[in-house]
Amino acid sequence: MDDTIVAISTALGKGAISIIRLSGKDSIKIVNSVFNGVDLNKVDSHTINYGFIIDGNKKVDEVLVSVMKAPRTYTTEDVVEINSHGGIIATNKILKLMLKKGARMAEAGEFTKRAFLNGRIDLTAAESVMDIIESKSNEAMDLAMKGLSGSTRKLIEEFRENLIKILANIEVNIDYPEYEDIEEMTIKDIEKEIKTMKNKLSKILESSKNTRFIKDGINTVIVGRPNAGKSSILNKLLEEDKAIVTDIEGTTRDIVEGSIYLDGILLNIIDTAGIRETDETIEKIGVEKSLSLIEEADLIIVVLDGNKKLNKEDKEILERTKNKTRVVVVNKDDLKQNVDPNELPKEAITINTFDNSIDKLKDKIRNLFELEKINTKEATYFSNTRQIDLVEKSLDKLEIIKKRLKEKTPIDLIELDLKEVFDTLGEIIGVTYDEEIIDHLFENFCVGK
Ligand SMILES: Nc1nc2c(ncn2[C@@H]2O[C@H](COP(=O)(O)OP(=O)(O)OP(=O)(O)O)[C@@H](O)[C@H]2O)c(=O)[nH]1
Ligand SMILES: [Mg+2]
Repeated sequence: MDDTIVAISTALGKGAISIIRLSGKDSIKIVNSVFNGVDLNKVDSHTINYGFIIDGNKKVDEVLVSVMKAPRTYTTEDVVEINSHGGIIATNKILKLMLKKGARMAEAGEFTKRAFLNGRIDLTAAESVMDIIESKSNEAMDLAMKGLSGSTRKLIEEFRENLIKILANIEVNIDYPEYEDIEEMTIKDIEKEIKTMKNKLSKILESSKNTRFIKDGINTVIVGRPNAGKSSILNKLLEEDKAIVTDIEGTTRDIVEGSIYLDGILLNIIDTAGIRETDETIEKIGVEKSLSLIEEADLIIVVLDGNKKLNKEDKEILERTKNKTRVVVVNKDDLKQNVDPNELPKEAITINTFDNSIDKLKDKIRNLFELEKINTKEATYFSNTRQIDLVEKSLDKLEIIKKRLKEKTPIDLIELDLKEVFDTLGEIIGVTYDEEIIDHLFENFCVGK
């Protein structure tokens, strides 16, 4: 990590300004060797300096160079940023020059990785940087900012401090077994502490599930028998004629996708091929796809045709989705209703796609996901699967500890379990980390960040 890295940090393309960023001990020296202006070795930290980048005696570009000396920088190393004129040619020329002068091309996420490895930010903050770049809505952005501000780290550190106290307590106990009254106290303390920790963690975990929706949106699939009006519902939701609608059964064969915002939460909607038994090859593949999408979706919109009696396929779809998060929509309520109300689940709503009754569907979804309650001020902490998996792992272990305490398992065994929780929590913020995971994590970043 003692080499100097360089990358173009802005998006490549036409723009007023591009930024070429360097980090490492030779950053200032490298830029200074091709800079026509003041001597960058002599300027104060955190200054912006006007001049030209030169290649031999040829001017490459007119630039502003920011010099930021360690340790108060993004990576905690010396960082130099060259603001050049936008445009691929000039920017690339400067980048090449930096490489020629001894800098190495940065890997994806390497600047942020250095910030982490140098101890300036914890792992959850690093992940938040990526989340900010990838935010799809204001809500997602707010959440990522929370991560960056270190609230996750603070919470985890608090838990770990409590664990240290317990562990110390146990150590005393093991070292001085003759004091039986100490043991009594310790067990009680541990029990109490474990209980509060478990409660807090499970609460946050619960709200973290919403967090995933804020970040990635709700994956929604519309299913039902052919001609029920699935594509019409998609179009109505999207307020555009995206999917083809005809009165011919089997119109939609491949999936059609679109998305809308409901109370700031993204709804990724997929319209599917109507489900029926068919020998037609293309349609058959479509039907199979529809069935598999049911398994993966966060929300299923089951569409029935109110003008018709339920058939075998309708009943099968209702059965298949009954334990999933779903909305049952009886469509075409402008026509004579032939569907038997007794065969419908209680929560079913009736609409048609000609008036504004689609709002009933939107309201139903709002209620189902308590969208008005998903607000980023309250939404907490764990914002990706890596973090959530580790929290779940800690919770499982805490449950085991609880059981063992009841069974009066020897305290030194419990100590091992507690240490494991301590380490697992540490993994969340990256205090105990696996190098492979870290590498993998930062690879998902863009170069220059
Ligand atoms: N009367 C009435 N007709 C509707 C309504 N919604 C859709 N339709 C009609 O029903 C027919 C089928 O609509 P689609 O949206 O293509 O149905 P689908 O479920 O996507 O059909 P497949 O793609 O074949 O599975 C079209 O002729 C629509 O105009 C409604 O609320 N009332
Ligand atoms: Mg369709």
